[in-house]
Order: sequence, then structure tokens, then C-alpha cells
Amino acid sequence: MQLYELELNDGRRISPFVWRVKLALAQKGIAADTIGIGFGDKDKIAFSGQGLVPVLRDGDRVVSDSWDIACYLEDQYPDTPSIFGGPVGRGLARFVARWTDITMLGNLAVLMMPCVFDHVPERDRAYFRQDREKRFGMTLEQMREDPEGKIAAFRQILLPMRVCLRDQPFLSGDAPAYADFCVFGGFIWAASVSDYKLLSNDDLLYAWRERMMGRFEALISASPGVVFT
Ligand SMILES: N[C@@H](CCC(=O)N[C@@H](CS)C(=O)NCC(=O)O)C(=O)O
Repeated sequence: MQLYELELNDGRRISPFVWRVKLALAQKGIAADTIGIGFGDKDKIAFSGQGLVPVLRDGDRVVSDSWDIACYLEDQYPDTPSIFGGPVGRGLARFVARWTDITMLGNLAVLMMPCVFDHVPERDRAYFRQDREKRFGMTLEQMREDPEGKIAAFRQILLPMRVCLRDQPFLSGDAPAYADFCVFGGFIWAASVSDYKLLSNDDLLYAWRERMMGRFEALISASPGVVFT
């Protein structure tokens, strides 16, 4: 099995969508070779018929999009530990995945884009700047403004998860599953490019993140540059 992912300077593997898949593979105990590509290497995943990572190649099967890959792994390898916990869990995990895409990553994006840029190899910098400045309607320099305000707003939107974690150790219940992978993937993305303190030490999410880190330590520590603050 081969998993294509984004690789920036110093071997940093940053994509929050790829991390969901890597955590799912780890939970299932499925080994995959990871292949790092740059923003300018879209030709290397052209076989998938689109231009985004993650892309999974499993023998002659090719699957792209993190949600489709998660479903593929769950359905194709039913004898491995589940990442959804059944059809209802799958439906709720899809909701959390979309919430994470739109609300969590959406709130973090402007704060993180300049940090990502700092780790983009020289050859891809012009593409990244142009694409992200167009997407967000402001320059990378403008995005760098007021990090404290952005972090305060980000902490606010995490409240429902914080309250949920008063009653259970993981977002999915007693053990981590795909909903946890989605949110944790967002934190790994941030931790691999920035040293902003997104969570205070007394935040229940900080303790949850430590628990996630403990469960997936081997995977995370093998990835260069991931430092949680
Ligand atoms: N909906 C997709 C999103 C994938 C995505 O946006 N991947 C980003 C990396 S985080 C990418 O490949 N970006 C390439 C580019 O911006 O050129 C999924 O869940 O897999």
C-alpha cells in the first residue's frame, strides 16, 4: 500500500487530511509506504485523476479524498479495528469531518498559511503565495497580523468539544476513532509548522491531545518537526 502526501522542507508532512488517513491506518494496524510530494509535483499523483493529497494506492485500486479513503479502509479491511464503530458512527464521523474542515480548519487557516509558507521549498513559494492570497483575499503578510486575536477566536469555537470531554476521554467515547483523528489531524498540521500555543495547559482539549499523542506516539515522533505547545 502506498500513501501520497505533502512534504515540505526538513521532511515536514503537514496535510491535516493525510493525517486522518495515517491515524486510521495506524488504528487498523495496516502498513503503508508514504511518498512525500511537493506542491509542484502534481504529475506524481496524476494517476488518481485529481491534484490533491491524500492519494492511496492499494494494489491496483486508487482512492483519493480522505473521507473516501477512510471508508475504503473500513469496508475493505473489515477484520481490522473499526475507525467508525458501525453505520451510525460512520454518519456522525462524517459530520465531525465536515465540521473540522469548515469550522476548525477554516478558523485556523489564516493563522497557519504564513507558517506553512515559511516551510514551503523555494521552488513552490510563488505558487503557494499566489494560490493562497487569491483564496483568502489578502496577502500572507496581512494574514500574519493579530495572531493573539485569531488564537482567542479559535479557542472559542472548540467549546463544544471541551464540554464533551468533561464526560468522556475521547470525542468518540472511551477510545479514539475517526472523529478524534479529524480534529487531532488539525492540531498536528498546526504543530508541524508553527509554535503558536493553540491550547492552554489547563484546557481539557490539551489533556485530550496528550492522550492522542500517547496513543500514536510512534507515528507522530517519526514525523519531523511536530512539536505541540
Ligand atoms: N477534501 C480533500 C481535501 C484534500 C486537500 O485539500 N489536500 C491539500 C493538502 S492539505 C492539497 O493536496 N493541496 C495541494 C495544493 O494546494 O496544491 C480530502 O479530504 O482529502
